[in-house]
Amino acid sequence: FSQKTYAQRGEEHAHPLVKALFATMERKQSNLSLAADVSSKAELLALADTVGPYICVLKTHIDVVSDFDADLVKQLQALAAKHVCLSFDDCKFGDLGNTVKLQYGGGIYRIADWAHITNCHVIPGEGIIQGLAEVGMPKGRGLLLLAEMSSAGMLATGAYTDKNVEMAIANDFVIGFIGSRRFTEERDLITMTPGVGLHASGDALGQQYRTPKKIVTENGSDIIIVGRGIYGPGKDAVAEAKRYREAGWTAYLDRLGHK
Ligand code: UP6
Repeated sequence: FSQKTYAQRGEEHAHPLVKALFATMERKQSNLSLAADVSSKAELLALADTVGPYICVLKTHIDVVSDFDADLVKQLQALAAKHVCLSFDDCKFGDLGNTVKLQYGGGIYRIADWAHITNCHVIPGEGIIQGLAEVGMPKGRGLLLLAEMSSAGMLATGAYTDKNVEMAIANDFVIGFIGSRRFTEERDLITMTPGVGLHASGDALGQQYRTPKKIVTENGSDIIIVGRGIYGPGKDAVAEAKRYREAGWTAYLDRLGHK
């Protein structure tokens, strides 16, 4: 799959959400996802609007927005429509199937009502996927499994990662992974990779950054997720978003051999 174009994979894919994602990537020439980890509604909306033209997926942690309200969701949906990008709330669910159903479908955030994509750890076993699928599948949503993490000393390795891959292949609600590479050729599951940066090698709390070239060209990942590399202190978010979009797209073309 890493040798096929995004357009071709979109045409061949059975999941409407993934089809839409690949179509957007191809049209915007972007495999960049913005990790918009800002803590106010105004900052989040401003960032989403200015960086929106350059990204295929807007990733949020909606629970860090201190003045969250239903209007924020409405405005985010309008921005996603305006800039044609998908919404991904990085919930990292990790509880029993029955509990995650409540967390995903309800509470104050009502994630499943607006986020096209969310993710989970499979530490509780396959029931977590089934619980989330009961809520998300009827709404046409998609799930990513955290097969690996980007942080130093992370424990998602070896047999645990392999189990993620098995579960992903077996569950239609799963559209891919969070991780650092392409994991399987059995079915077209996308990989989104956080811990991508051209600005630093990491942060003080364990984050580790790798380059788009390493992640996309060499490892076969599909989408780079960039946060502070774009909007960190002193940065011009639009200039950085353009730079990361260009770096991610060039890395993809290099992978296809169009050097
Ligand atoms: N994230 C990681 N590593 C993972 C999983 N998720 O960094 O293994 C998320 C973080 C953050 C973003 O929760 O939202 O990706 C990375 O942001 P940064 O580029 O500012 O480090």
